[in-house]
Amino acid sequence: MRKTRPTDPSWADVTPKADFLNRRQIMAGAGAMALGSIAGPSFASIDAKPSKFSTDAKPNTLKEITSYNNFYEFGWDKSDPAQYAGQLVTDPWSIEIDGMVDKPGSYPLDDILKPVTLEQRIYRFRCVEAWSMVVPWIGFELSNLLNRVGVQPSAKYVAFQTLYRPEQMPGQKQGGIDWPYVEGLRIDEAMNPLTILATGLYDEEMPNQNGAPIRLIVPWKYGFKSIKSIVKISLTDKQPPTTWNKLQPREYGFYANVNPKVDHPRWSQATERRVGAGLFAGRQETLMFNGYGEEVAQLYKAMDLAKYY
Ligand SMILES: Nc1nc2c(c(=O)[nH]1)N[C@H]1C(S)=C(S)[C@@H](COP(=O)(O)O)O[C@H]1N2
Ligand SMILES: [Mo]
Repeated sequence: MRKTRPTDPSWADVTPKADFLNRRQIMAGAGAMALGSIAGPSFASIDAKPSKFSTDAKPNTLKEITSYNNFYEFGWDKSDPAQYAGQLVTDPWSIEIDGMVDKPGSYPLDDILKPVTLEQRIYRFRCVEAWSMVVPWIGFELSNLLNRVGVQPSAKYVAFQTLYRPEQMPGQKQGGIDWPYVEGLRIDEAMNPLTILATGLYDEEMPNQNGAPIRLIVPWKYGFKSIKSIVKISLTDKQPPTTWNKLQPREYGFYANVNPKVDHPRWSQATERRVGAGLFAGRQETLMFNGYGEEVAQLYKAMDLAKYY
């Protein structure tokens, strides 16, 4: 249903705004309505609810967010993901959910998104390398998906896995990392309302270099916990292995909570460089739990965070 003449109304003009959440949701709905082949630029726009969890800090530009990335499946340089991730095919996509759940299975992304109301979450994002950004993510709470599949009481952790497809992810042909990239959260961390699965940023579907079509965002933890391009979620009673912890356990812990008082063995975590702030802006102080202590500090009240870094 492309626009054929300049005067034709676009889908956005004839559809209540809340109905056009993203292209996948449109497609899922379109199948049911037997509308057939809907495609084209007028469907890229995402409408999402604002959230009380959003910061009012100024977001980084789309250009900054999509050109300075860590996505080692596409190479080790910050510019590699933008250069090489375009070849990744993200449709069709499904997530296998297994382990201690009532309804294990392979879930097409369309089905995962169909009942979801997308929200905009403008979050601070702090990489363990001591740079930071502010990103207007689009997504939904991970707890929404976990509740739908039914987490069993025996489950204590959630494990996540990124796609393994070396023919489209050239970095996976190189050594260094034991592919696929894996991450994990404790169940109470996974259920916290700040923890989201993101499918877009600004008003676009998730750019490939940022982890299309669906990634985790855990804003009070170092960026490496926010695993990209997820194909598998497992509920387990054992703390799952995580990629950076396996590589350098002294430098990268399982918890990886942003903590200005616990330095990386090779650099301070007390301050950070805001990407795009300019040469003379100076570094800013890093906040405990990246500023999200009110929401998450109680998760760790009995723990020594210097030991469980
Ligand atoms: N699968 C996968 N997920 C990943 C990474 C990666 O290399 N592979 N890098 C992590 C790191 S170190 C950071 S800082 C963030 C970067 O996200 P961004 O490129 O969207 O800013 O993604 C995280 N998720
Ligand atoms: Mo990172």
